[in-house]
Amino acid sequence: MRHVDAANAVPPPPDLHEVQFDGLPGPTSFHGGLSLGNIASQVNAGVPANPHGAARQCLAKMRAVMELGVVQAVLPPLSRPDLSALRRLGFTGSDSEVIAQAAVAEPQLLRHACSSAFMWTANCATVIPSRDSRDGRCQLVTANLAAMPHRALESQPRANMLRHIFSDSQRFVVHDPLPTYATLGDEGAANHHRAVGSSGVCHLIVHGRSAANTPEELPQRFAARHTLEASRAVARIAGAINIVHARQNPTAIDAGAFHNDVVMVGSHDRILIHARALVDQQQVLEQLTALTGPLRIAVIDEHELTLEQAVRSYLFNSQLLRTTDGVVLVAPADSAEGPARAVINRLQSEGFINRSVFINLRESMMGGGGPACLRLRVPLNERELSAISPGLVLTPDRLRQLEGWVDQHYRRELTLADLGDGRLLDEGRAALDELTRLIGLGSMYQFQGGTV
Ligand code: SUG
Repeated sequence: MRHVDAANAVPPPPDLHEVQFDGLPGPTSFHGGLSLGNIASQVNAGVPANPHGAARQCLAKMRAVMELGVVQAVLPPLSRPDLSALRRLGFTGSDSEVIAQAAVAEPQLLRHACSSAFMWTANCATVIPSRDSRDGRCQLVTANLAAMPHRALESQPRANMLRHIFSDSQRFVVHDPLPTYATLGDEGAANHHRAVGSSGVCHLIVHGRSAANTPEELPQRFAARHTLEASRAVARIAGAINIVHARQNPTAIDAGAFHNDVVMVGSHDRILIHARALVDQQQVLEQLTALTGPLRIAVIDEHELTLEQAVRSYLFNSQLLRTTDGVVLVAPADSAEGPARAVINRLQSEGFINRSVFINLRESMMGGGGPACLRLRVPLNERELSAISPGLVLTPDRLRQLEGWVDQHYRRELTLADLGDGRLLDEGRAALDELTRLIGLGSMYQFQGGTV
């Protein structure tokens, strides 16, 4: 492990609440093998899923984070199956006829329309806090997720959901996704990092490819999802200050790091990064510190943790949380042993973190999503925080209600064959209808007369 710069830098005082907006899998959470380049998704294709377990594991993580004193909020599931997508694809008749026809004629498209991948909210938008945006409002640029069809379906309903939640136009601007072109692939906050040092703030946006790359410069095994052209557009749209663009190391993408948050995590003045995460990594890190002042950066070398071990353990997909008791690493249970654990122990003994908490996220991990994938960070000041619906912010009581809600509405097993079962639509709608009441969101979903 190498530390770059300022091992003893003093962390700046907390400025904004870094609210953790976690996603929840919906009642149709399954393992579809839908994401090429995401090794866990591929390996677990067709394995029976446990939607109830998936949702409970996500709630358990939210509880652990809330108990650390961090503001924890929830982003509700999208409605699935996506009937309007199936109707756009030419299926007609009653809702159950549409599903039944799709199950026979286009089972893969039905999987896309049933996917619960929206749970990984680190992909839903790029967030530029009000204090770093030129117009002084918090900017949320919804990601188009153009690289994967099951994820691209999320983007417009997600923009509508974000508008419903961040509805105070004095304080928030929610931008529509970029056009859904492969050359404008945008994967949201999974490829965005906000660094805060003693003399400034900057935003690192990481892409996997650009139109200027030669074929030899691109990953050879898997396709890169996010483009430089998209990153530039997002930075322009959000009017963000101090942008640094960097390219993911193609070797990392070929090893299964389909998003940069599989090999890097940071919070404020701290960055934990694999040595093979970025192209020209040393220069990029120097550029960041030139804009922010000294940062505390832990670079993990290949001999300490190979890229393959990083992808298997998802160590870098931990959450790095600033709490009143110091910096806490919320890590996947998969990194509680072996070389990943040795790295964590070292980080702790060197004071990079104060302690670690391990969370079992088995169902999410089977789709390639660790703790950091499951949350969108939205830095908010007090006024902004009080402008969002209070029901979204978790309290012990609300968490207990959500646990009871999951126990009541989610199946314990779901196979690919079950997706043709028309009852899933009614079960999902009944669940979401109750959820909107429980967290006071009003009629948000289309089946309730809303826009999502
Ligand atoms: O886009 N998995 C998601 C995982 C997203 C992880 N997010 C971050 N790294 N921030 C994806 O590949 C799998 C779905 C399936 O196979 O059924 C999936 O979509």
